[in-house]
This record gives sequence, C-alpha cells and structure tokens, in this order.
Amino acid sequence: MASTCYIGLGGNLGDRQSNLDQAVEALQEHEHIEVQQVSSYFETDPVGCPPDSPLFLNAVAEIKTDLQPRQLMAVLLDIEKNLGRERREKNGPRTIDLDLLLYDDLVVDYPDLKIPHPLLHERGFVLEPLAEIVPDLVHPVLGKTVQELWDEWEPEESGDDEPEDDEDVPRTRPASPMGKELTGLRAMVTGSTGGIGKAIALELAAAGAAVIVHGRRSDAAEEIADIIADAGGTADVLLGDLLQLEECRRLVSTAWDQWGPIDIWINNAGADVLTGEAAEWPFAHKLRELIAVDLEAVMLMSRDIGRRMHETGTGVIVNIGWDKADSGMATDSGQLFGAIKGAVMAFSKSLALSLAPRVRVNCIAPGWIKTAWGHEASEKWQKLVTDETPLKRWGTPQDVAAAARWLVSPAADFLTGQTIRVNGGVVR
Ligand code: PH2
Ligand code: MG
Ligand code: MG
Repeated sequence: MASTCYIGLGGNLGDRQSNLDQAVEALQEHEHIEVQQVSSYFETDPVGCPPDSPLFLNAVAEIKTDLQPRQLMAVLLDIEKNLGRERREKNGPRTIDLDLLLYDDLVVDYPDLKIPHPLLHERGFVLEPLAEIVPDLVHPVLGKTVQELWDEWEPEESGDDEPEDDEDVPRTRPASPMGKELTGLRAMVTGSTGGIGKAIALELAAAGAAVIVHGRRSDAAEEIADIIADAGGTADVLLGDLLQLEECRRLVSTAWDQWGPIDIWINNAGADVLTGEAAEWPFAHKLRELIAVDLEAVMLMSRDIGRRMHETGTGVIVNIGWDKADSGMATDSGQLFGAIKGAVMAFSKSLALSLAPRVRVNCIAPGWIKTAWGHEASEKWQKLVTDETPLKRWGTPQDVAAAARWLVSPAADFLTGQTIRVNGGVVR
C-alpha cells in the first residue's frame, strides 16, 4: 500500500449519514485500499448547485493504496454507482460523491484526470475536514499547508458561478527524480523484451508508470511484464512485428483503445543487424531492414501516436538515435546507423515543432552501450570503447533508461526537439 491519498466524500440526497458510512465501509473493504482515518462529518451549504439544493454532509478520508490514480478513480466510481449515484444535472443532488483530492504529492493535469483536485483549495467543505485530519499536509502545487489554505479561505459569493477547473493554479512541480514521479501515467516501450528497451520499461515502471511491454515473442514479453508486476508495478503486453506497416498501425490503435490515452511512447525497437544470422546479411539487406524497422516504423508510429496525444492535449514521445550519427564512424555499421539514426534524429526535431506545445518529442542518442553486441565484441573493440570514452567505461542499458525516465518526467517539461547524448562524455 505504497501511496497515501485523500478522498472527499459528499452527499445531499437520502440518508446522508448512512451513505457516507457505507462509502467509507466500501473503501475499507476493498482489497487494495486501507482507510487510515476519516474526518468528522460536516453539514455544509451547497456550493455551485441548482437552486434549493439540500444541505450536504461532507467528510474527507485518508487512505493508503497500491492502485494507480486511474484505477483508484474507477473504484470510486464503482462505489458511487453501488450507492445509487445518478448523474442527471451538473452538481444536482446526489447520494454520494467521491472525489480524489490528493495522491501523494503527485501533480497531473490531463483532460480526464487532474491531481490535486483543481477546486480543492477553493472549497470550504473540503478544506475544513481535511484540515481537521492533516492540518500540516502541504498542497503539492500551492506549497501551502492545508491549515493555511483553510485559514485563508473565504466563502464564495453565492450564485452558481462554479470556477473554471484549473483557474490560475500553476501546474508545475519541483523536480523529484527518484520518487514515483510517473505515477498515473501510461507508457509504451517498443522493443522492451531485452537490452535498452527492457531497462527503460523497468525504469518507467519503477517510477510508477503503467507500462506496455512490446516485443515479437510473447514469452519474452510476458517475462518482463511479470518482473514489473512482481515488483508491485502495472504492466501489460502487446506483440507485433514492426517490419509490417499494418502492424505498426495496429499497435498504436490497440494500445490506445485498450489503455485509453497513452502518456508516454518510447520508440526503442530496432532491427538487429549485428548479431546472429543477420550479421551475415549483405549490406543492402541490412539497409532495407533498418529502413523498415528503425525509420519507417518510428516515423509512422510517432506521427500516429503524436496526433492522438495532440488531440488529447498532452503526451511525450522519445525516439532513439545514435551518438555517432553526427560525427560519423568508419565501417558498414557506421554508414548504416549513421544514415538511419541521423534521419530519426532529424525527423524528431520536425515532429517536435509540429506537435508543440502540447506534445514533447525528444531523442536519446546512446554512445557505446553494452548490449548483446557489446558482450560479444572483440578485445580490440573493448579497448577502443574504453579508450575513446572520457568516462572510461561502456554505458549500460540502465544509463540510457535513467535518461529516458527523466526525459519523460515532468522535470523535463521544458525540453522538446532535443537530442540527449548518453555517451560517457564524447563531445565530438
Ligand atoms: N459538491 C459539489 C458541488 N457543491 N457543495 C457542498 N457543500 N458539498 C459538496 O460536496 C459539493 C458542493 C460538486 O461535487
Ligand atoms: Mg465533487
Ligand atoms: Mg465527483
């Protein structure tokens, strides 16, 4: 039960006391919720309700839960339904209304999910019970304690002018790199059954995101999803071969339809032309494969998901480039990856411009990262890598994942169109 949340309870229809009691009981009985404390019940004047609405009974409950915010919202909705809540007119009389007020110190602002509750600080019927149980709790956006907000609170002019949702609350937060800063967000990581993609999937899950693991083989993908679930995270699996354009389209629409809006999309998948059988392919064959998987699929899926995010209002896309696309590198691989990853990096900048200011698009350009090829590489390569890397070691998938975690987080909210080189300090 990792997260602490505050739920506002209110009702002005039927046996108000009994309805509040039953709602608290339903919360307590849920297997993923523990009720910590409940405020007194306060009788309050209706605010922003139709004329002649009855008085409300309001309270606030502190809970602990391991549910993600959206899962918790669904549970609240369920309890409301079971207690006979019907929605006929805006702010009309109701048996019970359960509002998610705060979720740890999470700040999110989506069309369908806003935390903290955007009206929390303006509502006496919320502030009073909240101040009774946790006067010293700090509002994560306003930076004031609940007691301060309650002391400053003034009743609204009567009337039905319910303030607009996020009226003049700056929805930013200080960077908190190692918390659960991605809680409530849904992330897709393509090619996350191994290597860098796997590290990114695990890292985003550790930061609280619900993660879709993608790969071509179900056993490999299920294994990663299991690791995430065992660690208390949320994961699902989507399979698809990005060599097929139709599959790319299906992957985006399935992810979106099954999961609702996706907040984070990481195009990590790439064709392996370095190990196994593929290492022996002719240059032209490798080129075709890379164009299809590393370039076409990335461009088409980025555009597709980007358009959906833009319509929804928000989202973050990360593509994977290559450190040496700019400087060049001798060998077939240098030519292949230079051309393909250079194109991905150039494309990402233009997409970032197309989707700003709603959707951020950035690239990570890894340098020498020890994945399958690095483990097999000869002595000569091992020496070359450590010699030419100022930080004197191979990078790890974890190094790239840490950068990705930050890049998709609210802490990087002012970055778009950028390429972050995760390369141990090479500056040429
Ligand atoms: N809830 C509202 C609108 N107005 N007024 C009071 N006193 N208590 C409430 O819980 C309440 C309200 C919308 O959910
Ligand atoms: Mg409400
Ligand atoms: Mg509500």
